Amino acid sequence: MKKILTLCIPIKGNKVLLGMKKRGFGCGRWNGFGGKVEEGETIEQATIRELEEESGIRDGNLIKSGILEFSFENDKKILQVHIFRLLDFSEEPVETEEMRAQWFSFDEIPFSQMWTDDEYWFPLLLAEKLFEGKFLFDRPSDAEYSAKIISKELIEVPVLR
Ligand code: 8OG
Repeated sequence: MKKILTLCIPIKGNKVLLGMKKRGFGCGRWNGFGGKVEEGETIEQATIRELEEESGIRDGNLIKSGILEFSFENDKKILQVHIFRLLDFSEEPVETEEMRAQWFSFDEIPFSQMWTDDEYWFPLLLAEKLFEGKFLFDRPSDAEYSAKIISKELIEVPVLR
């Protein structure tokens, strides 16, 4: 079974906006803004909706950066995450029930408090590359536990599918 999710990373100059996830999947970790694509929605529509729900930001240009597939041992589910950069937005983030946003310089991204795969693909995203990949973990990360990567594939691609 494949679940389609979105992830949006707002960028201004040499800073990224990340949110501390306050509840649910990935709680206690910094991440971009995103979630599940709902029925009848395109991936872009879901990306914009989730961005607004979690950060309050409603404008800007979405640029597709990558597609990653995550799976966990002993779990048939595959999470296919469509990753975007958000540029040229004018609004300030607001704290929401789900996320507390904070700006980080490109060289101060808090990888030790993020999903363990992020340190591999974030540099590609920041360098404006396109990428695809697959990560297999032992189990999901949460505030205390950092998921172990059992296997990984990550490549730069000329175009995204
Ligand atoms: O709706 P929910 O909050 O459960 O959505 C999960 C969010 O987490 C969604 O934006 C996709 C994102 N996400 C994963 N796995 C990973 C991962 O390994 N790294 C990062 N940075 N984000 C992930 O589902």
